[in-house]
Amino acid sequence: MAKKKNQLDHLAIIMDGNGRWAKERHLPRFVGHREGMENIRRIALAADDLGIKVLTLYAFSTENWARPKAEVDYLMNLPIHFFDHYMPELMAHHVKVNIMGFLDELPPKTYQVTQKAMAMTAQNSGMILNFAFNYGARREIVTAVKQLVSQVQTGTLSADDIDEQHFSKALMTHQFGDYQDPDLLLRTSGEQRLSNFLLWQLAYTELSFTKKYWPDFTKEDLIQVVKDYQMRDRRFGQIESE
Ligand code: V0D
Repeated sequence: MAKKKNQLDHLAIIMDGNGRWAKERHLPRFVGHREGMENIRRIALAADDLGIKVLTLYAFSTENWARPKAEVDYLMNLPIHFFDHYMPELMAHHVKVNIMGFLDELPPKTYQVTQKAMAMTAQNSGMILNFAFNYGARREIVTAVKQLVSQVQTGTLSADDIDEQHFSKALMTHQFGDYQDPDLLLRTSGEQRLSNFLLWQLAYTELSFTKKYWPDFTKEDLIQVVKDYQMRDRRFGQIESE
């Protein structure tokens, strides 16, 4: 653990409660999704302000396809709107966009915008804004296993060389280098479960839950979450931390 104690480098957020936010206001669900998208902009800029290096957002899981078609269609257009509206601002802040998940299953236009956003920001050196999109952790792990097995079969990898570090290299977060594992996972809207998000990477991650719905979660809330995190004593399984 070469990292500075309790520096919040990688924050992961499950942005839950957009539908309930809308329902409480007697608004259609898509208004909640739209407000949730607008809040990504605010919170991403706030996270950048606070010195967070990687912000990973859970936007759409492999299970969400079961929702009504009209809602899925609306959701699939959000990345397109997101980059149409916010790209100049992201570029001005040198934000590097990454999108991880099973992207080849997305509608073509949505897929194209993910590739364009990553290409446009690839050279940016600022905060990494990472979207977990059509992502599922178990499937990520199974995909990694298959990749390693095939390397063993072709003789480019020896089974004895598979350790935790090597395994991590086959996961979608590998490219974040020192910041692969989130320091803190935040879930909004009162639910206290992981919902198939980043299972391997969360092994030592601190957890934080708030009752606020995602569209209501503010920069001030984020500052409080960061402060609470910095007060924690992270031991990574050791007895005493240094
Ligand atoms: C809906 C709260 C941005 C969660 C935020 C389709 C509910 C708003 C994106 C997005 C969603 C995804 C990928 C990307 C850029 C932006 C997004 C979904 C839902 C799932 F590269 N907001 N947003 N994706 N909502």
